[in-house]
Amino acid sequence: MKEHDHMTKAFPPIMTQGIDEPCRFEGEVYDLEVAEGSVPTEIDGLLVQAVPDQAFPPEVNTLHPMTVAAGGDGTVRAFRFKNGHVDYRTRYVRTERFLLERQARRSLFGNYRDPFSDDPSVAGKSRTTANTALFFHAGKLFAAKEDGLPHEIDPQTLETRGAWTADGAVTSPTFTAHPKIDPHTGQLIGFGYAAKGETTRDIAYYVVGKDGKLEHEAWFEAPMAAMIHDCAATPNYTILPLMPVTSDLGRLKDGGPHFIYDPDMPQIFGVLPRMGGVGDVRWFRAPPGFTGHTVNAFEEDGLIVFDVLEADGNGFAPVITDRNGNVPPPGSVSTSLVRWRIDYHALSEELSDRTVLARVDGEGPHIDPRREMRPQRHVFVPTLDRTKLTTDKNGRPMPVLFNQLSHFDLEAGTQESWYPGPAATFQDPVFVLRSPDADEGDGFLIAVLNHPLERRSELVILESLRLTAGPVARLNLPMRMRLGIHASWIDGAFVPDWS
Ligand code: V55
Ligand code: FE
Repeated sequence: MKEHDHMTKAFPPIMTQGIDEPCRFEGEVYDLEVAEGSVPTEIDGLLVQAVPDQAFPPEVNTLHPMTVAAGGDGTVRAFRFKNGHVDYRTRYVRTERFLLERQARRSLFGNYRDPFSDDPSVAGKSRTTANTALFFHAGKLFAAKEDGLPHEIDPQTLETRGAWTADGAVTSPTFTAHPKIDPHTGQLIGFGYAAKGETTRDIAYYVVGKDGKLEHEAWFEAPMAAMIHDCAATPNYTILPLMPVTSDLGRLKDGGPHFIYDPDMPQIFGVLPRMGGVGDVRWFRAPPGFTGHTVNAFEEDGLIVFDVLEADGNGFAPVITDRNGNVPPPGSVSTSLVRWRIDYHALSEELSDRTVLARVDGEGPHIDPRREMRPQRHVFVPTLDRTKLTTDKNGRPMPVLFNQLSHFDLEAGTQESWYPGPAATFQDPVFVLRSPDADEGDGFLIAVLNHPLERRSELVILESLRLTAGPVARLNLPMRMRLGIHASWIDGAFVPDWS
């Protein structure tokens, strides 16, 4: 279609209901209003969150729900905390895809991870939107999505510096949005799956040194073409959990969804030594379960201890269905914090040492970063308390995803939560340490809190070990914050001031 034939029309209703409507906005608000309390002056750093925010209305014939939820162009939402003040900025990641669509003033890329639904003019171009998570390594900030390469972002202007390949050393076209950083060696442990093209079983595994140079690479094949969204690492081992969400090239070519949920698939954890090669990878198996985000991993008594959130059903419902198109009833899937003990040297690859540490009913775990790869006591997660779900005045369920922020103390076996009211829903929080020598978990949780019925958002700050006391500060955001994905915190020592 020629540009003069085309105009940008309104987004379809499925994309504009409630707070998920695209914002399509770039800009800054300098010095946010503190509506309640005060911002603790010891908080110095940058909160960044990856937000899918479709730049142009989709033009595919059949819009897939995963495209709506997770397909949009990546924006970086950033809050700079300094001296009791908070400044806000948001900017699109300049991916190849974003720039091509901007030039055409229309959508050229189609459904979530479906190159067959694209405009022929973009065949072979990078499809990634860098919309899932941000991470900071070797002095650089990256925005990433697992279907492409991370993009380097300027932590002050949020300008995009380009796709990252560790100086050409990373040749996989894909890279995880959830690499792990060893707090002691400074190494980054990452991988790309579908590394020889969408739906392939190939995995490219990488270790990047604290100077940003590639130290190790291994290519191997997973036993199935499945999503590997997250990973975990101990000082000596890396764990790559396959999710029960599988892909198939034939289905994709036939216009089907990239992923379907397979309830019969066993849990499969690939485990290899950090610097291991193709011959060192073991594929441990356990009965079916929906492997979610990893919490942490460490070593104890010669065993790998792997803590992970596990759902008892389709954790991606309703945006990913089973092979018959079915999803479980809303609210019927719960999640738990599960601890696996894995003996890398065991003869058998069947796993049985599984302990449920807590019933969570939430997703997106955070821990004190100093406890990465060592035993952790405190875990912070946005959760859903179903007993607190209510309906609006028309009897419709409130559009609430997570109605609490929760702290799980694994040593005391307790849970403490803050519930902000019936029509409020949390985005992913960050954990901020109070001071470098504070006790484990002692600091703050900071999160965007959405009020969908009012189409309004605020920023809330809580003391991490005193959640029931409520926020120490609430800041007004003069625009609605579309539902984002992962948020991360970068200490102020590593990023410039904005003033
Ligand atoms: C997730 C999100 C994604 C994705 C795969 O939250 C998994 C899970 C925002 O994109 O591509
Ligand atoms: Fe994630």
